[in-house]
Amino acid sequence: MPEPILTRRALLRAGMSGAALSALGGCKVLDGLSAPDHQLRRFMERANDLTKAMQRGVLDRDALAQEFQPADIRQPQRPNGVTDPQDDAYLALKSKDFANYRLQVGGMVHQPLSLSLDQLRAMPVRRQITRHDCVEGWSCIAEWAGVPLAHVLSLARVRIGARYVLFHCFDTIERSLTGAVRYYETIDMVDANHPQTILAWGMNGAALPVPNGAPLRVRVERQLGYKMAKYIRAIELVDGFSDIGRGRGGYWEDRGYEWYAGI
Ligand SMILES: Nc1nc2c(c(=O)[nH]1)N[C@H]1C(S)=C(S)[C@@H](COP(=O)(O)O)O[C@H]1N2
Ligand SMILES: [Mo]
Repeated sequence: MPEPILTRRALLRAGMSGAALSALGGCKVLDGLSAPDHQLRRFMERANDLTKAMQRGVLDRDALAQEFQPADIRQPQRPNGVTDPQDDAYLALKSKDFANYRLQVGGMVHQPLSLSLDQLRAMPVRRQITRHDCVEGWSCIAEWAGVPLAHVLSLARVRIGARYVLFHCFDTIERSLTGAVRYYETIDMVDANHPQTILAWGMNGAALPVPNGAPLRVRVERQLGYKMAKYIRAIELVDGFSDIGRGRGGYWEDRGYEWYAGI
């Protein structure tokens, strides 16, 4: 039998699934593929271009935000938005130094979790010195310490079909006629699994201060500050967010800001 013109790996690269490959039944179907106008060959070349384009898009999203040296730290970390939540549940936890805090992880997961701060701190730690850019036009540089969100998600085992991580926060940012409006945010699975996306419990070598989101806030270093929910109460895996708040995926998004706030 002649050498197959396209190897199995090349086919896989071109986006054909294992099942599709077995369906080809050996290499017979591939005979004659060297003809440039062969239908299947043209199809696979197009698939290959598409895969490359998609990979490029994903790779861009995977790129790391710049990290700095300790000497670059530029503080104070200007507290912004809510800086001292007055919500009952939060005040109760704060009065005991967050000893009774539990991060709830639920929604589209196989294994819902309830994690104490000690448990979160015992998980793999990532420390990163990064710049925080607020949409209002200021920035600070701080060192953040926390557990990669990807690690927590792997423990919870995200269900197929989940598309976003929804952060529920303790703090009321606004009181409307219909009641308290609590801060919330969403990110997609690309950002959720980005290596610099951490659930931060520490800042500049100390516990995360209350003004900056104690006991737990998320860092999403490729995006603007408003994406980085502070005072996280729960994480929910969802397949959409049209039924949450005003349906735009976050408190500030509901008021006109972009859902994807890349920097
Ligand atoms: N829960 C909650 N998270 C929040 C906010 C908020 O008001 N409440 N403000 C956002 C905005 S606009 C910014 S710039 C950052 C501010 O983080 P910092 O206070 O640590 O500087 O938090 C973001 N996350
Ligand atoms: Mo901000």
